[in-house]
This record gives sequence, structure tokens and C-alpha cells, in this order.
Amino acid sequence: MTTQIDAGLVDEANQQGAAHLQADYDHLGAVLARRGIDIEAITEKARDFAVAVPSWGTGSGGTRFARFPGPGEPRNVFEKLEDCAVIQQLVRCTPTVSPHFPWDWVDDFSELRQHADALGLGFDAVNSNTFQDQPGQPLSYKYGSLSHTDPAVRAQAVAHNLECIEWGQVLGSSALTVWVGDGSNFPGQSHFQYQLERYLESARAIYDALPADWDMFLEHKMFEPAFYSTVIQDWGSSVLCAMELGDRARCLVDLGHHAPNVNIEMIVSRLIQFHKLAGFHFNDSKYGDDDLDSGSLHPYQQFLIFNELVDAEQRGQAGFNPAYMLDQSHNVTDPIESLMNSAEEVQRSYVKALLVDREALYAHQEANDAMLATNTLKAAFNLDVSPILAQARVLEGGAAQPIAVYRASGYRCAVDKQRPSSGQSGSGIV
Ligand code: RM4
Ligand code: MN
Ligand code: MN
Repeated sequence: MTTQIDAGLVDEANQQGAAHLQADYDHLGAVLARRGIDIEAITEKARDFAVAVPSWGTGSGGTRFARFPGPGEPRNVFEKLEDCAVIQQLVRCTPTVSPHFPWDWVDDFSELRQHADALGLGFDAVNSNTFQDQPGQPLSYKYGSLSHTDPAVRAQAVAHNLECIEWGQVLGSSALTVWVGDGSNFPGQSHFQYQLERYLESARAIYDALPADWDMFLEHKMFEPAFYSTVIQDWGSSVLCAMELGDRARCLVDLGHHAPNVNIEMIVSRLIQFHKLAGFHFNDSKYGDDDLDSGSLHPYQQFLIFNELVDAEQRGQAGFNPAYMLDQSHNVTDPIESLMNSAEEVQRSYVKALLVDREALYAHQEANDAMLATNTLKAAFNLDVSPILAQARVLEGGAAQPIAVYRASGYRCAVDKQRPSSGQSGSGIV
């Protein structure tokens, strides 16, 4: 496997911090032992944790007002994979990449897979794109794609999704994520029921073409690009469609795609209960689909979501196998740093959720002791599990301090020289 960053640099930094890390780890181990928790077992679980990186997250994002490109942005999917390999080399919990088509289209997908293999990366769910028109595309998606009134546009959108599956098969992927921008901007513009019927007919054509070992992830989104109504607006519409389609259609929860103050962890519980949770697009938000870095604003919400996930995992809930992905837009940070930091924040929520005293929690729930029940969750959330995360990375060959090593490596400066900017600054995807 080729490494992007000098392995010697990683080792040297790890050795310099080793004594302090060991002391912090031992102290945390003693604190956990008093609670009857074996820190080594938790570290093993942390080592097994993985979250996929979105290929589109490696470039700077933007808003509909402007995009400010950063230095050395990847210009194609091969360069995106190189940046993803840096992330994986340092954090060791991001072994797969989720590609987006046609942004990541290449004429030889076997070559792309080999390139990923050589970098020690695999591919996660593939994402189709029928929310934009591409150069040379015969029919426009201006008024929708899978739910368009014109059957020819719907057929074009279905055909694109089928192509995505074919490309994904070559890459070794086994899931298709479908998010459509279809909706309406004015009351009366679209007939809600007819529009959803058209969507379902198209989604059925895709579902029926899924290879035997593939799943279809339906991603809902409350608004944007449509500002009055969206076809798959909320988890209700999403789960209704997933139920219509069949067992292999499930709901993908993007944390930024809900109305403000919605209880996302409860939605997660409902989807788990009915075997309809596909997985997540992790990010954070304050106002809408802000695509801020995971855990940057609402770490407790993220922890509560993982509390539901760990609860299901520990109960051995049938069919529970959610796919974890990041989906963020990095407008003012180095995307590699944001993705490394976010992967760690998601892993942090998982590890904290593992520390919840579940027996005590169930007992407090049964006894209707709201105070002790909620404090049981807080007792896990308030622990700083950073030494476990750092130890897990070091044991996996990564960096105890990923951002410090990344900055010391000069990677961004080096790629800036190899990847001259095209000088374009249009609006980016948010
Ligand atoms: C959307 C949604 C999709 C992503 C696009 C780029 O808001 O989150 O998952 O594919 O953005
Ligand atoms: Mn998303
Ligand atoms: Mn989004």
C-alpha cells in the first residue's frame, strides 16, 4: 500500500506523545474500571468503528453566493482518493469512500478501483445525481427527475441510476443512495399525490434492477432546491416509499435534512424498530442543511443518536447494519482537516454511547426515575474519551494527533504545487 504521508513522521509524533497518552489512558482506564467497564474492550470497539468519507467533501464547498476554493483542491476522482487516503492513513476509521456520479465518472472503473486498492481504500454507497443538468444531457431536470411530469425525463433519470449501479458494481459497492431535488416552489405548482406516484413508479424501476446483494437508500430532505415542497420531504414520506418498494429499500438519515428541533434520535429508533434504517449522512446544522462539521454544534444530539444505535447493537436487533457516512461542506477549513476531525467526532459519539450503563438506564426507565435515567446518559457523555480514540488510532497505525501530523507533513502545500487551480470560482454544492 502506498502511503501519502511519510510513515516516519507519524511514528515520530506518536512516540513524542506516547508517555502522556499512556498516562491519560491509564487514568481513564481506572475511572472506567470503577464503573465496571474494561477500557481495552472499548478500545477494541473503537478500532472496529468505520465511517465513509464523501468524495465530494474533499473539495471546498460553497454557498449559492460564492465559493472560495482552497489551495491544491483535487481536480478529479483520482486526486480525491489521494486526499481520502491521507485521512485514512492518519485517522484509521475511514476505510471507504462514497462516490457521486457523474461528478466521479471515469471511463475505466476497474482502473479507479485499482487506484483505490493501491491506496488501501474501498468504496461505499454510490450516489446518483439527478438534481443538476450535465453538459450535453438531452432533457432537463429543472422541473424534477424521478417524479417529472414527462415520462421521457423520468426514464432518463431512471437510466442514470441504473448506470450508477453498474459503475458501483465494478467498484465493489453494494448500495445506491438516491436523493432527488424534486419538489415545487409554489403552492399549486404540483399535484402532491400524482407527483409521489410518479416518483414511486421510477423508484420501483430502479429497485427492481438492484443486483441481489444491493440495497437502495432513500434520502429525504425537507427543502432546497425546492422551497415549497419536496417529494421525499421527511422521514414519513421516506419510510412510506421504502415500505412500498420492499425490504431492500431503507431510509437514509442526513442529520441536516430535518426541520429545526426535530427529535432525530427518536426517528432513528422508529426506523430501527421497523428494520428501515439504512444509515446516516453525518454533519451538523444550526438553521437548515448547513452541512457544518459533525459534532461542531450539537455533540449531545449526535451522542443521543449513537445511544439508540448502540442500544440496538447490544440488543442484537434483527437486520441492524447501518451505513455510516459523512456528508459535509467545508467552506472555510481545509477539507482534509474537517473530514479527519469529523470522523473522530462521530467515533467519539459511538464510544461514549458504549459507556452508557444500560442495565441502570433500563432500571431507571422501568421505575419512572427521570432524573437518574437522564443522568445515566450524562454520566457517559461527560467523560472525555479522547485517550481511547488516540490509542485506537495508534494501535491501527494512525496518528494520535492527526491534524498536527497533517500540518507538519506539508501535504497541502505539496499538492498545491502539483494541482494548479483552474481559476474558476462558481457556486459550490452545499
Ligand atoms: C444533498 C444531499 C445529498 C448529497 C448532495 C450533494 O443536500 O445531502 O446527500 O448528495 O447534497
Ligand atoms: Mn446527504
Ligand atoms: Mn444535504
